[in-house]
Amino acid sequence: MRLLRNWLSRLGLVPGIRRTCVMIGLDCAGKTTIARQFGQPAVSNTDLEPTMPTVAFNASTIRQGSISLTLFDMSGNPRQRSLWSPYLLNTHAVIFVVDATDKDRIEIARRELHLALKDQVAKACPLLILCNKMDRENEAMPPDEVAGLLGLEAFKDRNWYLCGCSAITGRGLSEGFEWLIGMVLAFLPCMQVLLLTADTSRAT
Ligand SMILES: Nc1nc2c(ncn2[C@@H]2O[C@H](COP(=O)(O)OP(=O)(O)O)[C@@H](O)[C@H]2O)c(=O)[nH]1
Ligand SMILES: [Mg+2]
Repeated sequence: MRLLRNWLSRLGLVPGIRRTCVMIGLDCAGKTTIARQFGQPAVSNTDLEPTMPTVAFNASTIRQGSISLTLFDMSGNPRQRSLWSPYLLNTHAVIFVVDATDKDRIEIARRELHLALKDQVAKACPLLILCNKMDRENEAMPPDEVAGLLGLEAFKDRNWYLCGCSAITGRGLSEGFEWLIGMVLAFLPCMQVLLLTADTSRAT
């Protein structure tokens, strides 16, 4: 398998797999906190540095085996939400973060989610919905209630997955991350998946 990979690499047929993921959601939903934790082992971290309001976006790269995922953590500020659409047109995956305790703005979250995805050309692009702040047990709405309030049943032709999480404790993030990476892999050509699998099994 290594010989085959080297041979294909020399022909320029197996570049490192680079994919992009755009993370959107209302301001204060927890996107930047999630970006810091995403792709890490699920460990409780209650000593996270406080976040600053995001201006435009932050970009970071997460590596998983031979996949390099560039994560765009977009600002959720109402005046900067118009920046989402050009990024959504050129991405391989979308994450929508919703604050499960923010009952007052869940309707705005629903509107922004549907508006953002309306224009998206890549209908096959996987959508991960992270129902965040589940550590605030007494205030957080359960994920299935959030799913209903966000109107996710309308996304019949879309590949979506919702999971509850807490960016503060890290709980639930690895479940969402694994689904996302699985979806990114599912959209790779078969030969690349074979080569990646061989790489990963050698690394472990
Ligand atoms: N309790 C709790 N607070 C959170 C969680 N995620 C983010 N926060 C807090 O919510 C506030 C906004 O977080 P931030 O990541 O900046 O939100 P963003 O505007 O969506 O990027 C900060 O005070 C975070 O500490 C969570 O899972 N649980
Ligand atoms: Mg932010």
